[in-house]
Amino acid sequence: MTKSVALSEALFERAVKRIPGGVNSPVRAYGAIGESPRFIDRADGCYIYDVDGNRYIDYIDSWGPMILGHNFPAIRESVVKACEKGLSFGCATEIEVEMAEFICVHIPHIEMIRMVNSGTEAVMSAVRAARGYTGRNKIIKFAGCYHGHSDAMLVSAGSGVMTSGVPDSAGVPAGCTQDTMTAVYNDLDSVRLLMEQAKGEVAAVIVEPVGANMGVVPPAKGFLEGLRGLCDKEQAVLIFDEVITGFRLAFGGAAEYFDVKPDLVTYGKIIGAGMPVGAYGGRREIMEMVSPVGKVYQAGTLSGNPIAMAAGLTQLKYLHSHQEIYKDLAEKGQKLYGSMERMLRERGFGYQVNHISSLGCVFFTDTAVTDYQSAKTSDTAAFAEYFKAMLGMGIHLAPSQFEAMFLSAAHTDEVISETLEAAGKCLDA
Ligand code: KE4
Repeated sequence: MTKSVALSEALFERAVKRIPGGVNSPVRAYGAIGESPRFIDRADGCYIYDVDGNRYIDYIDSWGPMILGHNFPAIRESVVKACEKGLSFGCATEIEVEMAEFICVHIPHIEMIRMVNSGTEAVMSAVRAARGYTGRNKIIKFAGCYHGHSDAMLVSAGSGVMTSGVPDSAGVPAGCTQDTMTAVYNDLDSVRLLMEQAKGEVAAVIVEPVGANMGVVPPAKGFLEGLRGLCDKEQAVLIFDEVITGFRLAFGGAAEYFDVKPDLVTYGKIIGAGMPVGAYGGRREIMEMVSPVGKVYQAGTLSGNPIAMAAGLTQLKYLHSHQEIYKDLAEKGQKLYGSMERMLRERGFGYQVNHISSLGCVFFTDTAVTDYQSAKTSDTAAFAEYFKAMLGMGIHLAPSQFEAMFLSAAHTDEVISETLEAAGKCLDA
C-alpha cells in the first residue's frame, strides 16, 4: 500500500516552476487523473520505486522500451562497458553498422535503415522520404493514431473523414497540416474515399498496425491487408508506425504478426531499450532517397549514438535469441486481460477489454471499441478513479484511458495474480 507521497509532491511543486506542467512529456503529469504524479527513483524487473520508497508493479514500462523488464543485467553491462570508451563521437562507428545489419538481416522487409533519436523523428523522416520518393504531398493518417509531435502529424482527429487537416495544436500553421488527411481506423472505405478525392496525390498512408494511443484497438480482420492493396493500387507508400508494436508483437513486429509487408517502418522504444533511439527503414529505393546519398535531407547530432546502440542492440539480440518470450507474453496477456474481462462480467460491468499479446486496456464504456469515436465514449472519470485505486494498491497503470498497459518478460504469474486481486478489490469498491 502507498505510504507517504510527500517527496513526490514536493518535487512536483518545484518542477512546475521550471518545467512546463512540471514534466518533460505531458502524459507524465497525470493530467487526466487529477493527482500529483509519482516521481520515480529507480526500477528493477517489473517494479518501479518512487522517491518516497513506495513500490509499484509497473505497467507503463517506460511506454514500451522495457520489454525485458527494468535494469536488465546484460543491457546495463553493455551500457557501462560502452561508456568507458566515450559517450559520443559525431563520427561513424562499428556498432551502428552492426545494428543496421542485424535489423536488415532479421527483418525481411527492411533493406536499409537510418537511426534517429525518437519515434517522432522517425515518423517525420519517413514521411519526408515517402514524399521525396513519390513526388507527392498528401499523407493519410487515422483518427486516434498518434505518430509523435511533428507538425504534419498534429491534426485534429475530428469526427470521421477529413480531407484537409486542421492543426490540433497551437503553433502549427495551417500550411503544415493541409496535406494531412484523416481516415477512420478499421474503415477501408474511408481510405478509398480520401484516395479518390486526392487521386494521384497521396504520398503515403501511415498507420499504427495496432492502435495503442487511443487505448488499444487491434486492426479488424483484413484491415491491414486492405491498406496494402489500396497503397499498391494508388502507388502510395505504406508506412507501419511500429514505435510500439516493433519487436513487441513478434520479433518482426506487427508486419510479421499479421503477415503484411509495409514499404517503410518506423521504430522507437524497444530499439533503444530505454535510451533515446528511433529509426526508419524499408525498401532500398525509398531509403536511398535520403541524404547524403539522396535528395531528402535528414540529420542528427546524436543519431546512432554508441551508448544507445549498445543498449538497443543488446536488447534486440536477446529478443532474437529468446523468441519464446513472445509466446510467454501472449500467454501472460491472455491471463491478465482475459481474467480482467471475466471479472468485469462476473460483476455485471459491460466495460470493454481490448488486448493483443502484451498490450491491452480496459475501456470504461459498454460500447465495443473499434476506432477513435467509440474509444471516446469511455467514462474518463471512472477510469481516473480506477487508476487512483490501483495506484493506492501498488499497481502503476498508464495514467490515461487512451493509453496501453505494457506487459514485460519480467511480469511473473504471481505479479499478474496480485494485479488481478487488486483490480477485483477496485471493482468491488
Ligand atoms: P516519441 O517521439 O515519443 O519517442 O515517439 C512518438 C510515437 C510515435 N509513434 C507511436 C505509435 C507512439 O506511440 C509514439 C509515442 N508514444 C507515447 C505513448 N503513447 C509516448 C509517451 C509520451 O508521449 O510521453
